[in-house]
Amino acid sequence: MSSNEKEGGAVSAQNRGSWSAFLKSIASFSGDLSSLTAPPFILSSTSLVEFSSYWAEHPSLFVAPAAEQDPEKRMLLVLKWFLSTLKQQYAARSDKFGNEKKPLNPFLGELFLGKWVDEAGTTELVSEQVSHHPPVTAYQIANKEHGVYLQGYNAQKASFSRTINVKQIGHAVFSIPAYDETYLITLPNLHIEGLIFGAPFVELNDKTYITSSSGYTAKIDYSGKGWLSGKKNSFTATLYPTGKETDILYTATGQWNKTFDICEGSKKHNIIDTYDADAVPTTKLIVAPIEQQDPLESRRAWQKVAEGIAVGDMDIVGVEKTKIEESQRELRRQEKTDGRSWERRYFSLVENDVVLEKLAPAIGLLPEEDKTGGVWRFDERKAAGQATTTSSAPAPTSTEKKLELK
Ligand code: HC3
Repeated sequence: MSSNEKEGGAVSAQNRGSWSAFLKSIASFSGDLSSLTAPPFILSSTSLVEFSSYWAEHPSLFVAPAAEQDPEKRMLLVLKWFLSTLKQQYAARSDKFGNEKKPLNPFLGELFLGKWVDEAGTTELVSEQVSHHPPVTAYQIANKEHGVYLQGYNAQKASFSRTINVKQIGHAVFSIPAYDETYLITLPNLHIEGLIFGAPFVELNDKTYITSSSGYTAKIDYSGKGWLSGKKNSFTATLYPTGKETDILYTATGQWNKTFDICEGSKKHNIIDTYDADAVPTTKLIVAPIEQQDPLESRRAWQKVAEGIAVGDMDIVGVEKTKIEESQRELRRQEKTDGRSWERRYFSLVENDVVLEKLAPAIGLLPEEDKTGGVWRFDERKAAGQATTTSSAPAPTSTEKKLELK
């Protein structure tokens, strides 16, 4: 990308042709985002499997609910943490220049493992690509010292009308076992703005919910900068006892990537807290050095592709991507011959999930299992046999060795 593009200006003269061809091609696009062919200058060297880390870049906010004794206030802290994750999830990559790029499409079994170490102690991340067709990423984030866990999985479906519209399928589950408490979290739909100017960025649509086993629900309504009015990344969230939407206990309103106020009741002047996204530093995720990573770990597997992208050498990118695709095809052929399927390392499919059974009806969540291959949950039994820290990856199996791309 040229410095002009980095600054979010118009696409450089050199890339203008490929950008307008891309804009024409997306007009008829719908379905799987991985099949979207973007021009080389807008390719990111980060795989989508890494995006799970955006849930916990503020570990102190993530664990804060565990220290609160009152269930109503605990719910409010869960809402505050959730709102704080939105900047990392949807804006941080393009906040300054509007250059949201196309992430790498993870292969089946791709892993992203890491940990945050800070005043909240150690918070561990396990992210795994549990399906390739359709692409589905599952994750667990755990802070054992504070007893706080998040797990979830997500897929995306895209369609085009005026711009790229992305529907998120999946959900997250936040839990604090000490209180026997579970929170079911839905994911926002989004669309891409700024395409016409060659400066893409994400805007969130519609609404999402958090509903807790302790009897509270938060509804978050997203709005953006419209044609005539509104500010980018705006939202209003209300927190109420489940089933009593008009009995508002708290309201949060503002811009999730900048500042927002949390108020008592429905009146926006009873401010009890103000969150300033710029004033709360993120903690850097620690990822093992590439040479110590498992061959299935994302940065190791994509290393050569990433190097090609970094120097703008699309021949290297093409050759290295093809090697990964070919070795994946070979693995699938082998599995078919042997009559077995790929064993996910940390996650398993579950039937009759208790969290969904109990909490999904309150917020009208339909799991759409046909679009994610089922309901994916972190499998303690599998994980017990694995090292989830970043320095001691288990020895690769013979199948995985095939993936080791030299
Ligand atoms: C739509 C998206 C890929 C999916 C990304 C998701 C939904 C993934 C799960 C995370 O938890 C949240 C998240 C954040 C951003 C989403 C990406 C934004 C752009 C990307 C498209 C595939 C890229 C489109 C290419 C281009 C050039 C138009 O930006």
